[in-house]
Amino acid sequence: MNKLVSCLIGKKNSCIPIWFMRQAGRYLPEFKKIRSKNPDFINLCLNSELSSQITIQPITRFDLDAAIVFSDILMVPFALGQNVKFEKDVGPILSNFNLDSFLEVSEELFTKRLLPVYETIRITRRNLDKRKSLISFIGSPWTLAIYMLGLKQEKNILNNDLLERKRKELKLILKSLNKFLCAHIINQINSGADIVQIFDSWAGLIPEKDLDNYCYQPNQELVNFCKNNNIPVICFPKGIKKNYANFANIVKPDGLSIDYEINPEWARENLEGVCIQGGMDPKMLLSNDELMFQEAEKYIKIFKDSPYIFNLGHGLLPGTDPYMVEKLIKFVRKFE
Ligand code: 1CP
Repeated sequence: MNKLVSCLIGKKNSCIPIWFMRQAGRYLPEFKKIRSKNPDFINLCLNSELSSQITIQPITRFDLDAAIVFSDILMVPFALGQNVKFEKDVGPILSNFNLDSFLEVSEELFTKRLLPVYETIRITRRNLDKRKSLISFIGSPWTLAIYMLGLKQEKNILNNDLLERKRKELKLILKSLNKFLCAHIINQINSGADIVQIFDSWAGLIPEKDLDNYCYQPNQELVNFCKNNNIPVICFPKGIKKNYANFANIVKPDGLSIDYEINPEWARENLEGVCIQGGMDPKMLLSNDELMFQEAEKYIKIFKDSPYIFNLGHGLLPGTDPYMVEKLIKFVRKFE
């Protein structure tokens, strides 16, 4: 068992594995160089050689315990037939969702369209140090539906009117996505990944009364699937505040990634039976050494008697100086 897996499922607290969400990509000059020659982001994700190189880039630069596959959660709507484009300074743009063509996609076709992602994983596993984890990921059904149905307005606010009009369709999508997401998990694991992280990045937009149907239940089904297949699983229901406690009790993942709004002391007292991951505000890497180290030490001390994976409360920000990442890792390593 490598370091990350033994912390996650062996619940070992003798070491602090480190990796970062969004560690590959946007803030790294070596990524920007490749990206500038590959204007179509989806095509870049379908280029297994380049995607594998990008996956390895942060591992070459830093002393990390895991690589995360360079891909995107929106590869799933793409494989389900939706057109996905990434516009600079705008973000992802998806073509109109068509329920009929969505329901017609077979699992075989879905898998066929994602074969390059699985090839990325195979190449990466061959080139990656055996002691390091290779993390695969999916977006949660709700977070994918946000993009598929265009439920998010500018400034990251939920379009409530649209949600009310789309409730029936949403229910169908959430239910239907499960089968494809399970296939995507298994395919990634069979290709050489050893952990899966479920990103529910927009869980914080779910109205309180809908958390059960749109967050806990869909995540629980995926976690149960992972557990039945002995796949270590980490959940990240970003933005649900105190409901993290309900999430931990109901969904019971192996690992629970906390966001920067969660008080770590509260997390230690209220999130039982899971390995905690992350928490520190990624903005700390935009501040100065002293503040960043102080904050990192706070998390390490609070979680010193429980299995804890060092990570952030969300992804590394585009403006992050890679040198700050290096200094942070060296600092955390001192506590082992
Ligand atoms: O224009 C560019 O250069 C593309 C930027 C980019 C990158 C580097 C996007 C577009 N996606 C990615 C890679 C990516 N996305 C990875 C692998 C890299 C790594 O983590 O090391 C992963 C794990 C993701 C996951 C992802 N994509 C999430 C969940 C994590 C999170 O940040 O909350 C989400 C929400 C997306 C959607 C997405 N893809 C890209 C953007 C700009 C966005 C977010 C848009 C939005 O805010 O709605």
